[in-house]
Amino acid sequence: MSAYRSGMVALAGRPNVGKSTLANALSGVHLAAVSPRPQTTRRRIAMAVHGDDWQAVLLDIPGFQTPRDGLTRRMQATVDDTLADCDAAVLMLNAEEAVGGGDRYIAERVVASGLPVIVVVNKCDVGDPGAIARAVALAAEMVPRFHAVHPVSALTGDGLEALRASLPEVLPEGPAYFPEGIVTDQSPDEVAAELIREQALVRLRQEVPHSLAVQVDDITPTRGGGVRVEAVILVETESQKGIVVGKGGAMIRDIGTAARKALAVAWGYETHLDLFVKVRRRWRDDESMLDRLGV
Ligand SMILES: Nc1nc2c(ncn2[C@@H]2O[C@H](COP(=O)(O)OP(=O)(O)OP(=O)(O)O)[C@@H](O)[C@H]2O)c(=O)[nH]1
Ligand SMILES: [Mg+2]
Repeated sequence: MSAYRSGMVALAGRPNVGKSTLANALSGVHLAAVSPRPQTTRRRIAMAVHGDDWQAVLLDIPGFQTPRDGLTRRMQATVDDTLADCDAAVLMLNAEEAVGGGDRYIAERVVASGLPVIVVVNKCDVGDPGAIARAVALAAEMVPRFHAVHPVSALTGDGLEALRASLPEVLPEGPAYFPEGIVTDQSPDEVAAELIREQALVRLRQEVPHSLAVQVDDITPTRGGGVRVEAVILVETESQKGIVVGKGGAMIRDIGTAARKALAVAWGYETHLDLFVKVRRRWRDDESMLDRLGV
């Protein structure tokens, strides 16, 4: 009988390559926010992939970036701390875009970490065969000792079975970190904040996504066996507040309805959501606010 294997696996890559989509797909629960806006992920989310005699704890983290305010400084620190303290790394490339300087920089950091590396070329459902082949060849050049390379589509699921099968190969012997049936380290407040923010991001454009945060004030059980979530969407200016509220409150209603549904799916019980919008100027540089938001 072989020993149980387990470990932490960092998902490293440029913003928007599909790290959170992959974490959701492999763990089987949609808990990490996914959106077309870069820098969707702001804090580390652990999501477990349970195998028969192994467990990989995927660490979904922000994309690598140059920090420009208090928020992005903390995000980049999360990336660095995670790489310094995990058992393996997945380097994600995007078949839809040419491999560039950003990818090379991340690859160097991942190689320097000395961790076993699995390279994932994502978005193969939209990348043409030439682009996929080029990404694979460049991966071999950037990470000469990679453990495996997997062309996948985190969106359609193509290639994910083979990727899943190679996860235990890079894990050391160790105990199960999460009991069967438990997938994440996120509290209900954190899950709610993440999924509400996701629904706001997929509907908003330009500077609003970067200026937006969600603070969950209360989650209380309801008589029917469900929960009521009370949350506030924070933005930085009155005009952003107007955009998030929308004409006659249409936008905030849409965000609320979609988030309530996503939370009911994630938790498996009925969810009510009371959602408000408030202006909180310059919260991205307010250290105590960042502490409160858990970034
Ligand atoms: N066509 C296609 N789109 C994908 C795939 N994977 C992710 N996407 C899309 O790419 C966008 C970014 O996905 P995310 O999972 O949020 O990317 P991320 O790497 O976590 O981004 P950050 O958190 O901002 O660093 C979303 O619009 C996804 O739907 C894929 O395999 N194929
Ligand atoms: Mg993400």
